[in-house]
Amino acid sequence: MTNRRNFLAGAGALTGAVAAASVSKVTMAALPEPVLQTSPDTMAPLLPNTGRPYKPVVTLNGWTLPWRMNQGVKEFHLVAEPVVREMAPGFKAHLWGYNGQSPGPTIEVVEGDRVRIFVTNKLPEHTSVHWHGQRLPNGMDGVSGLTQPAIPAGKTFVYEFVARRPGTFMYHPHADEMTQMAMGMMGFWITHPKTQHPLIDEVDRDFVFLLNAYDIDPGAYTPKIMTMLDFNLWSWNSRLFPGIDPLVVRKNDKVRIRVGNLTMSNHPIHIHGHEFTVTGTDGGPTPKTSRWPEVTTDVAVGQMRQIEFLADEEGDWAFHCHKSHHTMNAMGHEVPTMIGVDHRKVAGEISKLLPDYMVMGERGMADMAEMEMPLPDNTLPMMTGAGPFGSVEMGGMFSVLKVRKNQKPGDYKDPGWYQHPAGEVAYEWTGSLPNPARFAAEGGKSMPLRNRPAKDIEVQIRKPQGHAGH
Ligand SMILES: [Cu+2]
Repeated sequence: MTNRRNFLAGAGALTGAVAAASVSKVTMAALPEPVLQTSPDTMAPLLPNTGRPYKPVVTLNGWTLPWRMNQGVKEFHLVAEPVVREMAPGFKAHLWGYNGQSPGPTIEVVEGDRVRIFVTNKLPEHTSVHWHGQRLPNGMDGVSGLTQPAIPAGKTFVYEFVARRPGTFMYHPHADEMTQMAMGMMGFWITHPKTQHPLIDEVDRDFVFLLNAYDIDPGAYTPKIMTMLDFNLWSWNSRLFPGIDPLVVRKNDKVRIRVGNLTMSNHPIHIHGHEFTVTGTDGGPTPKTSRWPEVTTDVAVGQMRQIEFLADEEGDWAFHCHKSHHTMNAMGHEVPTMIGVDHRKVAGEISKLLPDYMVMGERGMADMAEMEMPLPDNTLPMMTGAGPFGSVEMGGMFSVLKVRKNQKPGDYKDPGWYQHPAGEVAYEWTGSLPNPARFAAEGGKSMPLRNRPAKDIEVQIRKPQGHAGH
């Protein structure tokens, strides 16, 4: 994680970041220079140095877009463009996004801010930006054809509105939506409360990420945009485990995590070792009387769920989508179930013809995590992730909540693996194993049959007759 300090220090002043070369000098006088980011690292929170104060969020494997103040208006510049996203070390995807990344940068403002967003379209087709969940003038809602003409390729449009209510929102195109969202165009928007809000607690750490899904064939770079349900890559902020950074917190931190879903299916997000409450949706903070403890919350399509908990248990806690197929990386779905099939003999025969042939799945699929089968270039193993005790056998929507006593306030650096106190790790039993006693009372049957005449339970078996062609 690198420290990010290249935000605007006032009108026009820009340090460190890369400016887009194609914006002309004349336009530059009026437009805020676009800030681009190509590193997939989690950037340190962007502390506001102009405008109203607020406590910034941390975007998992992402960043917050710098702004400039222009006569009291907060100005941002989004550039819609093709990007190369490293979805995990060893796997890059050709996506569409904003300002060098997919998803785009998080936009953070404060309740009551007047916001002006310049959107430059560098895509090969028109686009628009819809500000999901916001109260705004109808013509700023970003629905191409309905509330505005689409932004043609090469043009810049301006959106302007007041961030009226505090909360967590998303942004995404509302023009050729199926293509553009399948290609990764989306981002997060946080409106912080202006003053202490009765339903919005102060927290020590505030993480945000978007759920996204792609269909990219092993060895390929570009998502198949026509896929409706059968995606093969399930990502958080267009990153796949083991490429998703851990959520690092200090013991007894109050933690908030905001998760937005712009995929085509729901994701039950599950935490280990703690209980949380859902404190907000994209509709705003939830009333306190409506909150109850959970360890999993379903985030449906087009929804945002904001969860909060006290991180009071030290350790490396799994945090993941509970759909087990969403914690896997790319695989073929036509793989037959081979559990229980003994193919030692046939494997020997096939390997005479195909030296790379490997048998998969006869004892379950865990072998997949450790085998060294040759994969096409630019392909992640289906399940992987080296942990302190072996392979984690995960992929996709999986990360680790790391709770540490000695983590410094505001320090997001990965502290390494948790050092378990002596005697607190599951261990192998090496004593004798008595036979299971559970059936003894029933004479070997857990649910004995009622005493019935034999004819009632006789099974009639007839051989098929007259089947031609067998
Ligand atoms: Cu899921």
